[in-house]
Amino acid sequence: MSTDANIQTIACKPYDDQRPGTAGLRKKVTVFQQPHYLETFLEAIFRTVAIEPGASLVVGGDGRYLNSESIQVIARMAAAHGVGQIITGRDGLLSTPAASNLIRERRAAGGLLLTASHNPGGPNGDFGVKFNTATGGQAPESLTEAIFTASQDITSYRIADLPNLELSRLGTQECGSFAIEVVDSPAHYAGVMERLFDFERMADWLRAGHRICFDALHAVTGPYALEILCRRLGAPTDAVLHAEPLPDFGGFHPDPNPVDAVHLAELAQSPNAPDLIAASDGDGDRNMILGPGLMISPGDSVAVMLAHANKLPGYKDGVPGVARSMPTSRALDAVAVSLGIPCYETPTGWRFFCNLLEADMIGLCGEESFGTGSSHTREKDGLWAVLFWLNLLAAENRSVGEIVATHWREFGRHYYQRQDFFIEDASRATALVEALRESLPGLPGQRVADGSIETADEFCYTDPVDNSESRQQGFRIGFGDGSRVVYRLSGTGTSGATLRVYLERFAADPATHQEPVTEFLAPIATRAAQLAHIEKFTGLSAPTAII
Ligand code: G16
Repeated sequence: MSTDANIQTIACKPYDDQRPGTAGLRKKVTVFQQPHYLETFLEAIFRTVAIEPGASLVVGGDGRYLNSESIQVIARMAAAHGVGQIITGRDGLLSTPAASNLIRERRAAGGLLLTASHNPGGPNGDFGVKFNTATGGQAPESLTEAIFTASQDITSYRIADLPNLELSRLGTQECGSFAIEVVDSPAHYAGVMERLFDFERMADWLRAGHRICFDALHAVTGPYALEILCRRLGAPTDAVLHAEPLPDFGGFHPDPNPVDAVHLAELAQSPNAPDLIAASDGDGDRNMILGPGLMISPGDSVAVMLAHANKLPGYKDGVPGVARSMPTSRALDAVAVSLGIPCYETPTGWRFFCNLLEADMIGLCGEESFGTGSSHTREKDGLWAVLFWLNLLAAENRSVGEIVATHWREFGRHYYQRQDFFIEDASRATALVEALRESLPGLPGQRVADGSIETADEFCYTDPVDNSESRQQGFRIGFGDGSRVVYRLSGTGTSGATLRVYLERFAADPATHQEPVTEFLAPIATRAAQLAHIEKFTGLSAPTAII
């Protein structure tokens, strides 16, 4: 089908705003609806990534508004650029970790993932496109920059004339030399999970009367959760809430955190709380874990996972090392020290873990932004994290609260909170960052509120695998009492700017392990606000959200 006869070259104009952020190009749906906007970005990808003629591409998304029509466009452009086959899920649905798995297993040349992750969907929400390489991991910075540069010069794109592909029919449809294969992604993904976790033990635990509640928030994980939790593990179907993927996520903001999923935080506090409560985000790569009476902060979650990993079949030999993003709490470091394995500190962005995973330097990694993953794939993985906890509860036969309290007794507690300041006028955020950068050299030795500053730097990362350098990755301020403040601007928003302020305070004494988090961190929050003159620069006297 992809002969020159049925390939058209369409004239277009370049857009100047197609620089991918922390994880792909994310924009309002209305931006993507501008004439040829999607096609221009895709053309930039096809020109930058030299895909071998006849190769396969994995293509799919989280089901948000524009998902299906974008897949049709991608198929036509892929055919015009010599791609032999695209592989997708039923109805064009693929969770991000499932897509990453498919790329690796099918030895595809890469993948195009249609998602704006945890951002809201629907016609007034966000859409996004992300290119993953043949490793299954997100494109490195050098590649996303090259794609952006290419996008600046696109004045035409190539597209083939193909009939509309039927995304609801499993199997292969051929159109001349081009083909599309629709796979049963939940069944395939469940197979991967069965190799990592003890399904029998988890099913026994559920049969013994323990309860799980998983909320798919009308996003992509619904079919995966039904396949694994209900069909394979025997949980009742009402254990999975909001299981049907919808283009607007049923109005949910599909971000599993205590603010956007407050109903789950409330469920955890109710007298009849299930033993494990969990949720994932729009594209299925984030996770939130709660138990009766408590939510586990993501930094604690990955630390607990590491401490118990060798009790689970897929991790019985331990892991060679671990990593966390720089702003993530240092709870993971404490466990790594006790195990005598390295803990790498990387910039925010899952892609920075990928080289370490690929080189077998780490086997487990996590981020404060509700992302956790392991060497089984090259993206963070929401349902995997839920199954990890489920398997751990079944193996230990203790509650979430007991496991965490024991962990804190052994390693101390890293109290942690993130404050987000949404700033409509992005130039005010830039001014704050510039002032902070300028003040850094003079900060060590100074006092701010009740704290004395010991260290102050701007995080610069040198990748130990390829020696690439990533500068300006956030400000780290260390205090004499061991507490820490980190500042950085979010790279995933689609309007204005969001200043993220990360607060961390260590408590060794078990007598201080049950304090309310906000109160315990209040002195650190005061230091953070004063040091960066947040109100002066942003006009905000309080955070827009506390996560
Ligand atoms: C993406 C990245 C994560 C990052 C998160 C938040 O997650 O993959 O590594 O931690 O964004 O980034 P920011 O603080 O810049 O908004 P996702 O789930 O949105 O793909």
